[in-house]
Amino acid sequence: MPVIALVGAQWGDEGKGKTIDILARQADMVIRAQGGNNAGHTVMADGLTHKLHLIPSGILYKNTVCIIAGGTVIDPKTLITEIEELESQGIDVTSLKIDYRAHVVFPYHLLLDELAENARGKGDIGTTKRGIGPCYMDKAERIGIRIFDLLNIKIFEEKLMCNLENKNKIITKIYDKEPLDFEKIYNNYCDYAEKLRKYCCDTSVLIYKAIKENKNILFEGAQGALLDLDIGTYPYVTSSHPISGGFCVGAGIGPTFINECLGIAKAYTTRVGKGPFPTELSDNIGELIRERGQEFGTTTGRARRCGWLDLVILSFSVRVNGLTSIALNKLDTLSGIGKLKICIAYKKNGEIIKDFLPDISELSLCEPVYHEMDGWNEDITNIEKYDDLPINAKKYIDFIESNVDCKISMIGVGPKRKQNIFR
Ligand code: 2SA
Ligand code: GDP
Ligand code: MG
Repeated sequence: MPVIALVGAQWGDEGKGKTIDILARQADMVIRAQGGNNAGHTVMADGLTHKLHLIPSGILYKNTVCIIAGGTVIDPKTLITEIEELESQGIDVTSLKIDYRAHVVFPYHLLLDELAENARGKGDIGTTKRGIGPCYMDKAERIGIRIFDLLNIKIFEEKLMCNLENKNKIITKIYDKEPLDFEKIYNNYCDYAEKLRKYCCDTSVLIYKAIKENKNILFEGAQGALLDLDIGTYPYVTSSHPISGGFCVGAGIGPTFINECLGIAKAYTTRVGKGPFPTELSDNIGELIRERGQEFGTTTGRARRCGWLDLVILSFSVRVNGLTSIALNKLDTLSGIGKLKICIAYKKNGEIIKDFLPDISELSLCEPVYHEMDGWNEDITNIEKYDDLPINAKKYIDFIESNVDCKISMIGVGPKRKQNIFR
């Protein structure tokens, strides 16, 4: 296994945590480089279900180094809780490394995320309210507080004082809310710094060294390509870069070091939060998929919107991520649904569109063009070989492959490690 970048190919929640966990058995290093604890990655192993938000999904393997790289935003309180929870389950987290450059999420980021969302009313984005956008705003404005700063008491005190003064002006004058207390935040964050200090280093150096030593490295994507700040369904996106290119900036390594790019997709489509979704099903089939696929947010518990598989989106993902193969998860959720539809193009004012549109107002005028296929009724959750899948399930997979110009190398037939077919 060389250096593999694993990305969400749709709107997130494609089962990245599960696939990373499967591949991490052979990995020396697993790296998160985008987003923060807005992500929710589920790993089911050894009879336990882990919902990871910041810690890479390779943590269950003792010898795998797990890195939270510089492109992430870290809420130290959540990270410490996550570390303690894993430790209480007997999982060794000493291999965890946190980059000095990562930005720190503060209570004013969470509050401002919530206040801004409320102020948008019906035009809200549907964020996870974890302070992610406001923290990346500070980063872009070049006033953010990084892990570096948190570890240096003098610098931290000065920066927090200055930032909090400005944020409190916004909180009190614009939103008419109570200001946040400096002492409380300062003391809590000094405690967090001491708890996290031992994990912190320059992870870009570690990653480069591992690459040079031909180690097996996995980049663990967060969210999905359509939520990318630049290339996604703006403004209904997250504030980082979940596409494969985001790993280079986020981890501080060059693009030539990444050998393969595995896109994780679901056999249908889901989205959590607001924004356009051409194949969304607002009928009982959408409801059935949500119930059977247990499509509820791993971080917030919100019901995910569900719809048919969209190959315009998947082709877009192949292009913008440079996918070399696809892992198709949750094929089992489609068993017994009856006829299945796959979106092969959009139709806008009589025009057929095959390339995903950059403008969401145009996208909202698009009607999906569907290819209908016969489904299958068999329970496929115990199938281990591709050849043993029902013929119509194989046809479904062949149809996807031949339309998106990318091979499907893994097929998920259930949430557990073993419920995966390699091709
Ligand atoms: P934010 O909080 O600023 O990143 O939200 C902006 C948009 O990004 C979406 N987003 C997500 N979409 C899917 N899954 C995510 N993680 C959680 C999960 C979501 C949850 O694993 O289920 O629990 O609700 C995630 N994180 C961010 C978000 O819905 C907004 O559309
Ligand atoms: P991630 O954010 O991409 O890691 O995905 P989430 O963990 O947020 O959501 C995916 C959900 O699907 C989790 O509950 C997984 O346990 C589950 N899952 C993953 N792969 C499969 C699969 O092939 N079949 C089924 N039924 N569930 C799966
Ligand atoms: Mg998720």
